[in-house]
Amino acid sequence: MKKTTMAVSVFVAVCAATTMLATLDNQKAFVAKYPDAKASLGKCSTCHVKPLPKKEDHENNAYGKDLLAKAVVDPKAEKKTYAFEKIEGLDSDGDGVKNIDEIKAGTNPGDPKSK
Ligand SMILES: [Ca+2]
Repeated sequence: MKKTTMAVSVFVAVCAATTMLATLDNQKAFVAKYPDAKASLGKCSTCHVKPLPKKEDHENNAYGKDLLAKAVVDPKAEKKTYAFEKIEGLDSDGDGVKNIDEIKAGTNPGDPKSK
């Protein structure tokens, strides 16, 4: 592998890792809040449309949008943390099942096809 190709590959890998850090921290916080949901919901797709979101393509699903809009602990903080309980009573994806009930059942609160 040429030096230039190697340098570009390393740069791309570092960028991808950096943009995923927030999501990984959010996953850890989610699993800490809901330890029983770890297997099915401690993933990027709990809050994002794509299972492996990238910086340029990290659209939030309905649950992720509610989390961002209604559950940020301190909007002025550089690193966002979330009060997950603030949106437990909502039905973010509109499938008729409350977020907390989906989390307990292991279904995705941001995907109406999962209930
Ligand atoms: Ca729901």
